Amino acid sequence: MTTDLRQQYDENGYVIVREAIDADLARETAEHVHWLAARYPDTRPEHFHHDMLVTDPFMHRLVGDDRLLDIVQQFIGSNIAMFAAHYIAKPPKTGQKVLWHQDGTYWPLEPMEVTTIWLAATESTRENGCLRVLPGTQHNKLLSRAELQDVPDGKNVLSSGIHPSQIDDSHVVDLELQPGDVSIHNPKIIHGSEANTSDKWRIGLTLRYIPTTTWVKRDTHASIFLRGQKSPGVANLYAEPPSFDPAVHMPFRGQEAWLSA
Ligand SMILES: O=C(O)CCC(=O)C(=O)O
Repeated sequence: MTTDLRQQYDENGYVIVREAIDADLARETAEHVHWLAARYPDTRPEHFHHDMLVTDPFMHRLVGDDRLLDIVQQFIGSNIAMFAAHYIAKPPKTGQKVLWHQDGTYWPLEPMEVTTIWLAATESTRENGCLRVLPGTQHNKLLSRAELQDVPDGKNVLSSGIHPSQIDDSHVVDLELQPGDVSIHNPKIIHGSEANTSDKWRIGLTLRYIPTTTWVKRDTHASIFLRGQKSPGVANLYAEPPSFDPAVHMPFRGQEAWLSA
């Protein structure tokens, strides 16, 4: 990464890195979503959350990819963990909207030192409901849950959002990505996305990377330790690297490295 990318992130609250991973790995990521959809038919694919992914060898392989960690390192330093992965995979025609929000509102992190990699496994465009951001709003105050408007109509990925009266979307930017591209965003930037009414899937994976000095204030929440050193004074729980079991897990390139010894 260049200083220029870091500058863009600091000024705008987001930045795009094209072809961060190769097309084959992006394709495998999309396959993973379809594999999960077959395995969990009662869960909407916008809601394939961390608890479904933290014991999955393919997810460990993907989130620890050196190309992603080399990007992340430039934002949060060299001691890296990931505290939450979440596929927001919007099916054709019926994919749900994400209301305007700031991520940090929802997270039990101290300090709020964290950055998101949003990985495109399919193309993600205005047509199929790409991520949209309001540049500069990373300088706004972080709103609390109590300040949000509840929208419990079951039509949105999140059941709350920032009140429309507090949104000025005249400078909205649509983050249009191709498979393998990533965008990176600040935990305070206001962002959301429209419903997918197109006839194509929109598959995105959100990865929340933290320096190991950030404390995840949930005793039973397992993060994934990825690079550098753990911080002795920070009581984070880290998942054991899973063993690949062909009866239980999706086959993937490089699965041999995940067989138990
Ligand atoms: O994937 C989307 O449409 C929204 C993503 C999002 O809200 C996030 O990364 O926090």
